[in-house]
Amino acid sequence: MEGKVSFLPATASAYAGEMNWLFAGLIATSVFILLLVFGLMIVFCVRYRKGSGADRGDRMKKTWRVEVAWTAATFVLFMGLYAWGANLYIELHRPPLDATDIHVVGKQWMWKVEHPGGQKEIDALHVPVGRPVRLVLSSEDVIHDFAIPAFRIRQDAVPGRYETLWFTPTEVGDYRLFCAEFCGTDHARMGGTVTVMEPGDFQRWLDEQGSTESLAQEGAALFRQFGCSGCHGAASTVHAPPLEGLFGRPVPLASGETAMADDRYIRDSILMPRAQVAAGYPPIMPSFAGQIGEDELLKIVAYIKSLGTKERPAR
Ligand code: HEC
Ligand SMILES: [Cu+2]
Repeated sequence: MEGKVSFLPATASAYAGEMNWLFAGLIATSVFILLLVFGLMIVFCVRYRKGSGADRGDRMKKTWRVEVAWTAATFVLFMGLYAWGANLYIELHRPPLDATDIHVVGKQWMWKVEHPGGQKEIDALHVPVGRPVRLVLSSEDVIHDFAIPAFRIRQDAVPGRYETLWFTPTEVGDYRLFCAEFCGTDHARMGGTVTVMEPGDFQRWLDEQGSTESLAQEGAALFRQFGCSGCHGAASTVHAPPLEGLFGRPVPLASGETAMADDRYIRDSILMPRAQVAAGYPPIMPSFAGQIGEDELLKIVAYIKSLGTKERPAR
């Protein structure tokens, strides 16, 4: 890239390829409309210039057919572009089931990344080529925006909630990573490098990071430290729901509604227990808002997720 001005950034993910087509489609449509309108303007200017002998009679004759035809044609054309774009946008938020979860926490002014095995990095993201990756984004302070132009992805990291998006890198190499939302003094320096590696190299890189505890193991320790196990543990005398097998299942709520137990639901259960109370249980769980940091939350969520594979005991 150095010293070279290019029209598009590198195309390094499956999604980026599709975005290029959409971009080309938008440009082609705009050029087509531009040429049509300006072409007609020039033709009419020449034909009806002062002193030309063109026929200027019958000016009041209306042809609604032409009117309806061009209105319908442009409507269909632009709705087609809309459907195309919306489809790509929805796809960005529907990760395949085998995607690896990587957590990213935005903070003034850095990106903190945690891999499922507990490996941590700052302002850097290592991913294997050809494998789907799902990012779970959160923020510790203000709104940041995680952007990788070479993958054509960008998503706000909003304090107080999880945002997800996914991608499959297709080209080995280093790419720039940015914060794309003005977030304070050092916003311009909040960025880093995404390194796409061969799966073998990536595995070696993970191993080299030292024997860290996995996110779920660290979460298990926090689960005891914050006293969650006192109510949710098997030996507890408090009437609280067991969390084994919770992840990914529909949960009946006291309000009569049903919620899906995903990252967001578990996070909200910890910070705002009153918002969605599990049916059949007293709303006695205290809120942990302000006590548990984003880093710790995602570990606890990873731990609860890891309980998901076990058989769910009868409630
Ligand atoms: C004082 C006892 C108590 C403590 C301490 C407690 N919980 Fe709870 N928790 C409950 C009860 C009771 C419910 C069910 C009612 C509700 O949804 O609020 C619940 C619900 C939940 C749910 C939703 C479960 C479902 O089936 O929908 C999750 C997840 C959860 N707690 C996680 C935690 C975590 C993590 C901690 C520690 C940070 C924690 N709880 C601490 C009592 C407790
Ligand atoms: Cu930022």
